Amino acid sequence: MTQQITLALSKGRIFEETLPLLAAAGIEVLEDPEKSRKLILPTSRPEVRVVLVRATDVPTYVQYGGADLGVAGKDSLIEHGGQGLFRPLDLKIAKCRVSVAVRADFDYREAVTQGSRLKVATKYTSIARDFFASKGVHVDLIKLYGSMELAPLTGLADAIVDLVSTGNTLKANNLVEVEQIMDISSHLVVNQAALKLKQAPLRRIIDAFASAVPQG
Ligand code: PRT
Ligand code: MG
Repeated sequence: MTQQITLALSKGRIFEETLPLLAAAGIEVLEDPEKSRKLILPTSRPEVRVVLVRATDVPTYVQYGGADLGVAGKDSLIEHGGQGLFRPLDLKIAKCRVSVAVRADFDYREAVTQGSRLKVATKYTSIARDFFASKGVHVDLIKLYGSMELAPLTGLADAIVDLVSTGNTLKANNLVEVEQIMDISSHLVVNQAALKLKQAPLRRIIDAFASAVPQG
């Protein structure tokens, strides 16, 4: 009996950058998520299907077995907590960093040195809480779900903690990066129970992905 394998991916950069890894595993996705409204995509391998979920939902789908494996940014994995997930591989795709940014006219160093309380808006509350705690900086965290860049411009917050790639988004909004908290890439995550029950087919995919990831 062939075992059904479900892979959770998010649309956009993670989907695009996972395609070459899937190709290395002999798996081709048969529909383009940008053109189709389907949430479950068939592949060239009848036993393998792709489910499209929000990037932040990938760890949750894999944790509870809604998918056997998935690709998720380290940012999403840290915020999720990683319970129930086996994380065999850094895929080194969708790279960026988590940074602190402020308005160009805000003196961040001065605020930190003075020991002022900082208002920090972010989607990444765990990462932000740990980072400022480790620096001994007191912060009021404001949880946002989108467009963090707007927060310092409207006076909602003094600073944001957000993902930065080229830096163009910050620049376009008159914000400057004042701290780099950590480097981010996407990881393969596997449901721990599925890894035992579907060991052979999952191992094949993990090994093929591993051989396609650039070394170093
Ligand atoms: O967009 P949506 O709200 O659905 O969810 P999402 O933003 O979590 O998903 P998606 O698909 O945008 O990102 C998925 C994953 O890609 C993230 O979890 C990161 O691990 C990774 N990644 C890599 C990025 C970026 N680079 C990136 N640049 N995710 C988001 N961005 C955004 C960033 O938030 C900021 O708004 O791009 C903007 C900055 O880009 P630059 O190039 O202007 O600096
Ligand atoms: Mg996004």
